[in-house]
Amino acid sequence: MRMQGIIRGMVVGLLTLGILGIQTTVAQVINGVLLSTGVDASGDLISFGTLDDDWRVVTAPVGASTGDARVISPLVTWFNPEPSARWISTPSQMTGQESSPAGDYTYERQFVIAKASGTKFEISGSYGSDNTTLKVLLNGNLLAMNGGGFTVPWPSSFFSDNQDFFVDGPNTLQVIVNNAPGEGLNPTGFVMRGSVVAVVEGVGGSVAGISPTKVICENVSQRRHTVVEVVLAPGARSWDCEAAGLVVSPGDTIKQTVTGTAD
Ligand SMILES: [Ca+2]
Repeated sequence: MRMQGIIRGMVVGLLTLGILGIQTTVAQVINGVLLSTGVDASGDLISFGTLDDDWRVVTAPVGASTGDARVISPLVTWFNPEPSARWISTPSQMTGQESSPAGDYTYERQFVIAKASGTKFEISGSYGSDNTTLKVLLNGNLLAMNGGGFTVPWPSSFFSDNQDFFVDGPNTLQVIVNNAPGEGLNPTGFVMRGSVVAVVEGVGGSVAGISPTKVICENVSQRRHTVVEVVLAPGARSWDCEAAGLVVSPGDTIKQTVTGTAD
């Protein structure tokens, strides 16, 4: 992995200079996709009783509707997710004060990403449901299971940075919610606050205890041996080999040789 390349670079740096304090480059978040329910693309809350067309109910028990999810005012016993999100339900259940059939409901959110070399995606979120959440799936890959509930705020959460779970182009996040059988008023609903972010991991480093003047970045993997020389401005202590033109793929071994004067 890329991190191994960075660590190898650190070791070389230590051997070359006999100094301490070389650190890896900080990862940078470049953009994101908001996944929260009941909000628009800007994160503003959608009015109760209207549709959240980013989220759809794609399967539902007999007697319940499918289609764009309805943003609903919560039942008094449901936790308040604002300002992050609002509860959603089927298009035909207009509020949390209305019943829906018992059974499983599948909520779906699609989003588009562009996979690229050096970019890592992360998905994370918290959620609640009436009643339980059986599964949270990204392109069919399990992110979480057997969570949900509505009394305690944000009772469950998920996170993944498994790049195999993400696909280039349209991605599908699915959440399966079970509405338990109940006497009298028996609404169902789902709420999530979450996002997908793209993290760019540069190959580079920084040093303490030395004023670097020059760094030789080498990709020493056999299939691709490239060298880039980075000349640092006076006072600079960090560098980015990739920004300087070094071509890197995940798994490559990177050697960084730092020249400078000790402080
Ligand atoms: Ca219920």
